[in-house]
Amino acid sequence: MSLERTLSIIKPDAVAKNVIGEIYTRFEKAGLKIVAARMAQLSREEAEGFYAVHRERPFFGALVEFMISGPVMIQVLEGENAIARNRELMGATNPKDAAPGTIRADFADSIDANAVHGSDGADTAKNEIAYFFGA
Ligand code: RTP
Ligand code: MG
Repeated sequence: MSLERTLSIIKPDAVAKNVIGEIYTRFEKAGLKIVAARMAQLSREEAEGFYAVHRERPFFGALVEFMISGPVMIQVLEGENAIARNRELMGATNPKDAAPGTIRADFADSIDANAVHGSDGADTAKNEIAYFFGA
């Protein structure tokens, strides 16, 4: 087992639905600690930089527009296997495929408005945490 940190974002759709607290409760019940957090209205440049890995994908423009459409809640989660554990709590990218009881199954409306982001590996977690919270 390893103590890890991962970056989580509650996306504009879930902030607008007023479910930050419900999502935080899921993190806490799963043993993930919120060790840093801030609410932000991302600029276009911040959103493009954050999702730069997807720059050439057909959905990139829509993804950036969505991520700047309202405030987001950004947090660092810490716990045993935090990266994989958070991805389990989130469920599949498309809420239609997300397992019952996952955040996306319960709160997401579409593959675009899918409630949460979570780092997908150790390197991305490190880079994404630094992107929003510095070293
Ligand atoms: P995320 O990065 O937001 O945690 O989501 P993810 O790892 O589950 O999915 P990823 O492949 O990294 O895609 C990033 C976000 O882009 C949107 N997307 N749209 N229309 C599409 O085919 C499509 N594919 C991905 C989703 O909002 C996804 O969360
Ligand atoms: Mg991803």
